[in-house]
Amino acid sequence: MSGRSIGGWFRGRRANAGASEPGTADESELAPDNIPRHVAVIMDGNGRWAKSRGLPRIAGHHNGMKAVKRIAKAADRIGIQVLTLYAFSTENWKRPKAEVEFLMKLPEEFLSIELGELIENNVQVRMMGNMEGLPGHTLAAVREAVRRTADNTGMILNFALNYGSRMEMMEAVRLLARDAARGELDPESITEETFESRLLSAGLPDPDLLIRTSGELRLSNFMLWQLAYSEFWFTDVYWPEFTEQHLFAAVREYQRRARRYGGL
Ligand code: V07
Repeated sequence: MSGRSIGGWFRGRRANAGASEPGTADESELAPDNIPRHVAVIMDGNGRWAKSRGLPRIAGHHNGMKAVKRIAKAADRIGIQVLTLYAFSTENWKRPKAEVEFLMKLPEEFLSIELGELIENNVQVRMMGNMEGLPGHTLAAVREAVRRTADNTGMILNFALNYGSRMEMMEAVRLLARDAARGELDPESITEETFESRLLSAGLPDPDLLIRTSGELRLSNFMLWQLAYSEFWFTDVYWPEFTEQHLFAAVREYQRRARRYGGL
C-alpha cells in the first residue's frame, strides 16, 4: 500500500508510518549497545528461489553469492564481530557433479571480485571445514584470502566450507585421544575448553544468533556444539532474497529476547 492521499482520506501520519514490512526492520530500530557478537547463517533456499523463477539452480547459487556480499557489508556496518556463513556442507558432495563443480568455483569468483574491498575494510577472512577435501583451485583461492587478511582486525568473515559438525567433533576427539595416547594429556583433565580448542571454531566466541532462511527448521549438522546456547531465528525468505532489513529484523528480535530474559 502506498501512503497516497485519495479524496482527502489521508490527513496526517499513516498509522504505521516509520514501521517496516513484516519480517523486516530498519537499522535505526536496533540498540547499538546490544549487537550480537557472532551471527551464524544457514543460507538455504537458493535452488528453490531459482526454481520459483524458472531459472537453473546455479542461477540461485549465483544470486546467493550476491546476498553474501550484501549481508557481510550490513553485518560489518552494525558492528557484528563475527559472521559465519554455511557455504558448503560435507553432505553437499552428493549433489550432481556439475552443480558441485559450479559451487566450487564460487569462492574464487567471490574473492576475485571482493578480496580487495575486504582488505580495504579490514575484514579478516577465515575458513571452517575440511580444506583437504577441496579442489586445488578452490583451496588456492581461499588460502590466499585467509593469508592476505590474517592480520586484519575488523569483522571476521568465517566461511563454513566443506563443513560438518559431527566430523569436526570426531576430529577434535581424535586429536585429544592422540595427545592422551602419547602421554601428553591426562584424560581426567579434559574440560569443555580443552575440547573447544580442538574445534575448527577455536578462538571464536560461540554464535549468539543463528539465522536459517527458506523455512527449514533444522540444524543440518551445523555447529552443534557451538550453538548450545544461541538464539535461533527462522524466516521463509529464500537466501537470494535475504536483505539487510531481514538481518536487522533478526537482530532486533535477538535484542527483544535478551531484554525479556534480562527482566526476569
Ligand atoms: C556459495 C552462495 C551463497 C549461498 C549458498 C550456496 C552457494 C560465497 C562463497 C565463498 C566461500 C569461501 C570464500 C569466499 C566466498 C561460497 C560456496 C557457495 C561453495 F572464501 N558464496 N558461496 N562458496 N554460494
